[in-house]
Amino acid sequence: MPTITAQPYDFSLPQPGKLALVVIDMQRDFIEDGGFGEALGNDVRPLRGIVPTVKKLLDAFRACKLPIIHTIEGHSPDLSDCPPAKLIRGRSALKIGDQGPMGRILILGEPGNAILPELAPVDGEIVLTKPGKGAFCNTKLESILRERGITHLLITGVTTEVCVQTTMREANDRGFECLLIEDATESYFPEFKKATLEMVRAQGGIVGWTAKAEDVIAALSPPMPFSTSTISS
Ligand code: TIU
Repeated sequence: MPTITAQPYDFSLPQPGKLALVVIDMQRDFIEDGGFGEALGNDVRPLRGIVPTVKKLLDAFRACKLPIIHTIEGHSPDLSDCPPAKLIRGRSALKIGDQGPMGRILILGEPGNAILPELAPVDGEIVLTKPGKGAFCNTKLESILRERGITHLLITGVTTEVCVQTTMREANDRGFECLLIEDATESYFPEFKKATLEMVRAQGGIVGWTAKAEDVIAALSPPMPFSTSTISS
């Protein structure tokens, strides 16, 4: 069975249809100036660094015709799906639903809530909107995965210790095998990213695995044209 070189040990790949790439919240609201991330007081620039790596993973999955799931954190314009506890948290000048430079902050359909154009979903990919940090909270993600027979998730996106880690923990508790791609996730806090990578793979992979994007892509690549089986025939 093919494996991905990973920590704390190699990750065994399932049959191709059982594996999905999950791209969490690669939205302008978190990565560009004037969105929710900046409204919370963060320097959003470090998050841009993973965009080329996430794009390479999307290209590899698309080339292999493997399932891709994009998530978007956002709320309906009337905020009926936003708990008061989330709305008031942060005490920032701009809060969820307020008018910002990229439209209303963290509201579905606003320019700032969109996925970055270079990572935009293409036809056939699943796009899931979610009101919480975890992608399983008040969404159909679990039934979507079960209906398709998906058992293994390769997880990317932002931010590592908030929406990414929450989703990975939710998925792990539901029995999905999860691998977090180290250089395809980012945090506003480098020390939180480092700690998250360490904590998910500690204790024999208590939450799952971590691996580098190049090792994921190498494991997905189709066999070389002159593999030994070809030469011997
Ligand atoms: N604030 C922060 O780090 N993250 C979020 O609010 N959402 C996601 O992580 N997507």
